Amino acid sequence: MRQFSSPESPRLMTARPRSHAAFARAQKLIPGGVNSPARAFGAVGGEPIFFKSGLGQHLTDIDGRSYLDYIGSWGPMILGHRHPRVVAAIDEALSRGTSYGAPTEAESGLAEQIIEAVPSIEKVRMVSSGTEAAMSGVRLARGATGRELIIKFAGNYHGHADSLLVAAGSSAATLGVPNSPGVTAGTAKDTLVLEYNDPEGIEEAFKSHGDTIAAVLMEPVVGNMGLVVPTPEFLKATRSLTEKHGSVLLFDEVMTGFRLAYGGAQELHGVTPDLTTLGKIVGGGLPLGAYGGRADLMDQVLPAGKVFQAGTLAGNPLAVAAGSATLAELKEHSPYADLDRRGRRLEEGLRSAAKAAGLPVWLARVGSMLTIFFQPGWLADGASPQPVTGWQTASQSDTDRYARFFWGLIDRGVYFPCSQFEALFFSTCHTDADIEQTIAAADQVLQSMADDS
Ligand code: KE4
Repeated sequence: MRQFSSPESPRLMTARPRSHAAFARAQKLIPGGVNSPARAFGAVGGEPIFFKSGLGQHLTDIDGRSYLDYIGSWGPMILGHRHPRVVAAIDEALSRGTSYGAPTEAESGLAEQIIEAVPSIEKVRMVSSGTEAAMSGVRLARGATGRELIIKFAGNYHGHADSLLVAAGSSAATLGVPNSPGVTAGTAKDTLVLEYNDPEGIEEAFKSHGDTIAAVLMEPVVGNMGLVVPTPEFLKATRSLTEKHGSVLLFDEVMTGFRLAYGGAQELHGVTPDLTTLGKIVGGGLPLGAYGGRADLMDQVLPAGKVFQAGTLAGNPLAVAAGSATLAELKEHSPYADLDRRGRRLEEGLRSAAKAAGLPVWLARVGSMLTIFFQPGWLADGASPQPVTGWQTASQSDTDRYARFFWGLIDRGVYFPCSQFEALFFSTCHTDADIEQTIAAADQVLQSMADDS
């Protein structure tokens, strides 16, 4: 795990002795002491904080410290922690059982909600994670087209299925290479990794591989390199090329689905994909993912068709209850204008605080998803922030500066994503006062970073 010289991390050992002891115990039992690397704090140094509870917009750690939560379990908690309607729905389902391995009417109810929310989804299949949704969507696209090659984009993450743990080859036109031990060259060669927001690059790829491409897989607003918005030209090129060559356009809306609009990023963009993956919010904080889209594609999934996909806990009654209650709340109260207003205020506050400190940052936001990209140098010497449009620019961020910022906020009770390359999420429980408190804390931290440099 990368260790930074962050002055805060030594304090962490004393400031959070229970977390420190819990981490030491966990490391003996669980690889890296965590069940997912995203929460290991490897990108910001120091040790992960262990939490014991959440309520609304707050998390409480095992040392009794409370934080304004801007991770929200990496997206699911759009209604905040322990929303009464979601808790009641889970309790009610729990009073009848936890898992049957047999169909329930509630699954059809959630399917109806998803289909009603996302017009491009004519039929939907539930699974237990975003990874399973993406993996199954890719298998369906390959099965339906009889083709093998898929295109993904650098900085886009779609879970940890082998064919999606692939880095760009030596040049964009070169097929993928594994980016994890255990992923075979044979698997990676069927994945082409391109630069996001590069219409020429995808045109070139279709010129070279056109009718062998099964699918193009993309985050329609990226959260996994930090937040990056697609240009209209890029979206248009991707949709028209997949249409022209009979390839499946698969929008990975695991993060953006029900987050950016009730109909997801595709509602904002006005672009209709052939398949969509969902996760996070659709499970209301319990394990549930989904993939869906054109009926002529979805009807090729077993047992309606021949493309295999299965799962013991797929459509689990408790997860379905949590997801269904979450979607009902979002549909009835449509929080998106409010989330966007608060997001705009947070964005403006962070931008002016960084400017006052003379630190070049690129701020990207859509609704309640936001990233502050730290860049090297100083505004004083005429440097101006470089737009972050894809992995080539995102990867030039000053991650040490981000780590300093992260720990400074932690010391002020504000919990931002523990990586420069993750988007933050806030909930319907975050108040205007919370946003102002966050801006004030950021202002102090940014000023201290400027003073210390
Ligand atoms: P899960 O398998 O983690 O449910 O979903 C994978 C996935 C698929 N698609 C997108 C766009 C995603 O953002 C994700 C998961 N996101 C990460 C955070 N960047 C989850 C955090 C983690 O892995 O612990």
